[in-house]
Amino acid sequence: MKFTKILIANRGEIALRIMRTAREMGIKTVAVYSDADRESLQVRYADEAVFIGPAPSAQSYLVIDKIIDAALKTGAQAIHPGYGFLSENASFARAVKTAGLVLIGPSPEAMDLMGNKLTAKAAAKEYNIPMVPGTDYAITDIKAAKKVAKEVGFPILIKAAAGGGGKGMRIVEEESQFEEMLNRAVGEAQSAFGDSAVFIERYVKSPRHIEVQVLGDQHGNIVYLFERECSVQRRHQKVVEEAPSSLLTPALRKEMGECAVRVAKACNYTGAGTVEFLMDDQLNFYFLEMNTRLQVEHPVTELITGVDLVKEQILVAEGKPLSFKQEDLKINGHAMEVRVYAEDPCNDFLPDIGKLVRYVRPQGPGVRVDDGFEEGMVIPIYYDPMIAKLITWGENREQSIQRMIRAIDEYIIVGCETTLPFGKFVMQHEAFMSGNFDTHFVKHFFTPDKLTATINHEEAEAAAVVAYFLQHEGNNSTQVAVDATNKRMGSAWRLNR
Ligand code: MV4
Repeated sequence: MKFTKILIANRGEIALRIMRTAREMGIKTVAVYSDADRESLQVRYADEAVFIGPAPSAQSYLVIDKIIDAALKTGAQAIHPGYGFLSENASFARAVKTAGLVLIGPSPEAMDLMGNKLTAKAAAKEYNIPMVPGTDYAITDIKAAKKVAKEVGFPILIKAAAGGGGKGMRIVEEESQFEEMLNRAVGEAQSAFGDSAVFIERYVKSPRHIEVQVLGDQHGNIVYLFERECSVQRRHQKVVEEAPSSLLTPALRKEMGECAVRVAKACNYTGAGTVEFLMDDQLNFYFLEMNTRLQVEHPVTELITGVDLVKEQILVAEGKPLSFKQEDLKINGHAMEVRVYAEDPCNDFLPDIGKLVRYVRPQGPGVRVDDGFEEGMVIPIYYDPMIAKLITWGENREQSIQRMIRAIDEYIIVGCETTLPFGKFVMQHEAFMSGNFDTHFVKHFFTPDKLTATINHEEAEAAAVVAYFLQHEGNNSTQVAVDATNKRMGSAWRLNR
């Protein structure tokens, strides 16, 4: 089957990202939009756009029937769900199929299997995948569970089978806390996920988060497109991602890649997926979970492999076999991604939504910006506050970092605080530059004063400009001073230098 029109069931940067590839492939695009996205770029870029309801996503982007109706009404043959929203919803995948449409993504069965950590572990176990010692079944008997906990050793981590992205996890430092923590975790899992099943794992103390990109077709071929490292996170939100990981050797990379392919085989995976691993300080790696969607950070993989992952997703959904083999894939250089959020890094990363009074993207060699905004637009309060993904490519890690710093310095965002200065802090940190960091990086190294120092310095500089002009009185001196100050203060360059 060849698609001539697809619907993109998403918004913002990822909707645009998908449409760009569709257009290159000669495929017409249908956008959907809520009240909050009437003026959005996804609506402007698409060939057609369908209104799907009020701003809250529960009344628009998450309503399965509205999405499917929009596809049927416009004659789209397939739906790309992007990430978030309905992208990992097996009921949605089934409804798409029932409507005679194609989901550009994996089967509902694969989503169900990998959506639950315990069924995912059970499937992976048959394929000889390393896993953190613990239980691969839901705990029902506290006594028996305590015995396992003692065997694997404290501290241990209680996880909810239906949880994900760190939700529903609890560290238990010692045996005496075990029973109380377990009961609490069970209650929380029930109220948060409607599923009380929990299991335990040994707590890996200073892990690195390494994930492998896989791609499968409908003919049983599965390849890995190497790894991304996403160890710089705060509260389970990734802030910096890179590919490849600075930690892996070629041998480890091959071993993890082949492991990821076996996990994908365990659920007959089709399309683009990501297998998450933890790596401990001895370079042991353990399977955590599989994400059955295109990920936010997919561009770093695209930049080091030269593969357009969205194009491959579409081709695979059309039923085409993969056009390349594992041996054809090579890593070329290094890519870095900084997520630019409308959040104030000096104020506990609280959302700082506003109007993009000035918005100028960085350009030049090795710079890619995936965003969904233009100058003058207002960031809606209803959705994720990510403004953009700033991605750089370099011949090596050092060059990708230097380019990232240069691009951050060029980026002008006025109207809200952003995580750009934080991104620069990470890029310039000795631990990050040397590759000697783990998932505790932000907690260990970051305090807001690391940024205010540079900001105050620049404000002082701008004040000095005013003082200079005021001292050199001429006819026009005050206006010149104000203009000069505006030029400096109105520029994000001030914040980032
Ligand atoms: C762990 C762990 C340590 N030991 N499992 C957090 C998100 C979820 N995908 C799994 N997570 C973790 N699981 C064991 N047995 C530490 C984390 C973890 C983490 C993992 C990846 C990236 C950032 C993290 C931050 C805190 C905890």
